[in-house]
Amino acid sequence: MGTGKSRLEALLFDVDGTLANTERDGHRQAFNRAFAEAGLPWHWDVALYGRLLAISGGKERIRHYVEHYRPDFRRPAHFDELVAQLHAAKTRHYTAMLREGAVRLRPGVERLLREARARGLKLAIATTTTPDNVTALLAATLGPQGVSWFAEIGAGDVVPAKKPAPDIYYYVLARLGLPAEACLAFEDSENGLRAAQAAGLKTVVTVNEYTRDQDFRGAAIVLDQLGEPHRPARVLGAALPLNGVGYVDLTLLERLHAEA
Ligand code: XBP
Ligand code: MG
Repeated sequence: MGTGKSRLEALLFDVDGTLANTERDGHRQAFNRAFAEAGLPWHWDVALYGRLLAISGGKERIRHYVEHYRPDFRRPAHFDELVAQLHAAKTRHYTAMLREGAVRLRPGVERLLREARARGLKLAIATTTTPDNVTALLAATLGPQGVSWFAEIGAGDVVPAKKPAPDIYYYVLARLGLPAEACLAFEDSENGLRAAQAAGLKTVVTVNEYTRDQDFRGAAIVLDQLGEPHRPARVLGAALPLNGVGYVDLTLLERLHAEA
């Protein structure tokens, strides 16, 4: 721990791509099911979805798609309502998929959450996704008590501007009553890193298939995953060794937090 610097008191987690790889086989499929159910000939394949992920938020993503990829689509008078209905259907499909066990937590996530809890750190969520998606994911992966592990869950439209805007991080920090200096953020994407950085948070990045080529300058560390004892994590873009154990633990996080 550094001198003259606040103690590490809380870990703030992004959800999609960070806690779990939810996008390709989760959100994307749920959007497609909602489109098909509404009789729309729209289909987001894996590559297209990768491009659409630049837009945070499901409703915002649908609007962006119509604007840029469906110039032929004749918008109904109440287009916002159509978007809201499609998105509600998408949330219904997505949460059903989670309840069926379609998504697992990424390696090391549950281990690190448990270690942080045992050491008395606070846990929080700062995400762009819909609140129901977060509670469904936590319940499906950590069990019915999973939601209660988190002191604060900041999600979705609770702030007007989504990532890369820092608003959701400011919101969660204010609710926790903690300064950014007492926390670390965990993200998987450039948009997420920009949001956390703009809120003054040091950030640990674990990349995934959609984000591995993005720009993560300014991150405290960039890894392929948090890692497990039997599944070591790899540090990306730097020749740094991880630590003695080969996975992200509280000792490593406290070191990163204390670094200038
Ligand atoms: C990820 C997102 C979300 C999800 C879809 O945010 O951008 O929009 O893809 O969720 P994060 P909704 O990584 O910050 O969790 O459809 O509920 O918006
Ligand atoms: Mg993310």
